[in-house]
Amino acid sequence: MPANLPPQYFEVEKQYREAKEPREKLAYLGQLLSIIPKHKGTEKLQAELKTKISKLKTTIEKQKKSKGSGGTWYQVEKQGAGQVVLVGLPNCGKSSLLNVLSNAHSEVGSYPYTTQLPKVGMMDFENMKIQIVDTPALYEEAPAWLYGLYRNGDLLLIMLDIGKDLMRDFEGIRKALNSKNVFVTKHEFGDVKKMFIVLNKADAESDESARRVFTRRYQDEFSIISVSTIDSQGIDTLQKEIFDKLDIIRLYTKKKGNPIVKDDPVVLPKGTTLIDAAEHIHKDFKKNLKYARLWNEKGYAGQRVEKNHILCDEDVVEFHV
Ligand SMILES: Nc1nc2c(ncn2[C@@H]2O[C@H](COP(=O)(O)OP(=O)(O)OP(=O)(O)O)[C@@H](O)[C@H]2O)c(=O)[nH]1
Ligand SMILES: [Mg+2]
Repeated sequence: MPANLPPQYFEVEKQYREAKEPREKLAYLGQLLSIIPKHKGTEKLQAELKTKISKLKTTIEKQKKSKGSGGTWYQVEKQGAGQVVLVGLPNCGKSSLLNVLSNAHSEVGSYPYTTQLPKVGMMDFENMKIQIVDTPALYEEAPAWLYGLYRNGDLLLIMLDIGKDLMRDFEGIRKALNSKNVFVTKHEFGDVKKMFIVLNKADAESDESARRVFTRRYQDEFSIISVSTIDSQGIDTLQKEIFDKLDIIRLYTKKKGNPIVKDDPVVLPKGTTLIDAAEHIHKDFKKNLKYARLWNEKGYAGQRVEKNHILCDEDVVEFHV
């Protein structure tokens, strides 16, 4: 059976061949595997890719052990309800934003390239903790691991300095991301990263009409939020947008006879069904689930729900196993 590979496969394969860093190669291999149509004709190719992936992982492990070889690769392990990665050119205010959103103290400087390594903080949002990752500035020869951070993030905040040429900076960032296979709009070459645009330094003097032109040009495609890390305008809206864009829901479980307590949610992807939630909470729940009762603001007051019922944010479930 012919493989019938889509054109983007060859595009990504080319980038894979050109990539030098094992971890970058690994990212491309993962992408190739997700692009391949899954049928009999591609089974051999899928197996080959999986072998390559496993060999590369071994190489990376070895590199980690033998200090110094292969360059340094920085990555940030995910924590909390989602990982938000700040993306931007030098001096746009990434570190300042991390500091405003979280308890982190990332160095802020009036000169470019202040931040050299990723820095992490946890943002409290309602009863959740969301991870925010401050990154070094994006520039032409940025290291491959910086794109690794972007690729790994659940949500990218593309930050622009309101006093700069917004369109030029945004398109420059988009081009740089595309060149490393990180796409923020629907594209034939792979998955689309969730993102929104943050216009920072709203407190400072700026060209109002240029800002309006930018907003008009992009607002149908992307959410655009103006903020200031100095006077905190827009920060509440930004936090809410982070939660919305992460596409997550909070689920509370209660035990029979106990009152509803909404303090420690289980965070799940939007669209999760009752049975998937049961499995997430405990493997045995899925197997043994007899029925479940649901409470929420939308009219459920303890009614039984089907296993394929799609859960909503702030649902309260009582599992009966
Ligand atoms: N007026 C104004 N200045 C800001 C704001 N946010 C950051 N700045 C200033 O912009 C400069 C750069 O801020 P940083 O937070 O270091 O920017 P960065 O994007 O992390 O910079 P790099 O790490 O060099 O990429 C500093 O002088 C900040 O005080 C803001 O909302 N308004
Ligand atoms: Mg910085």
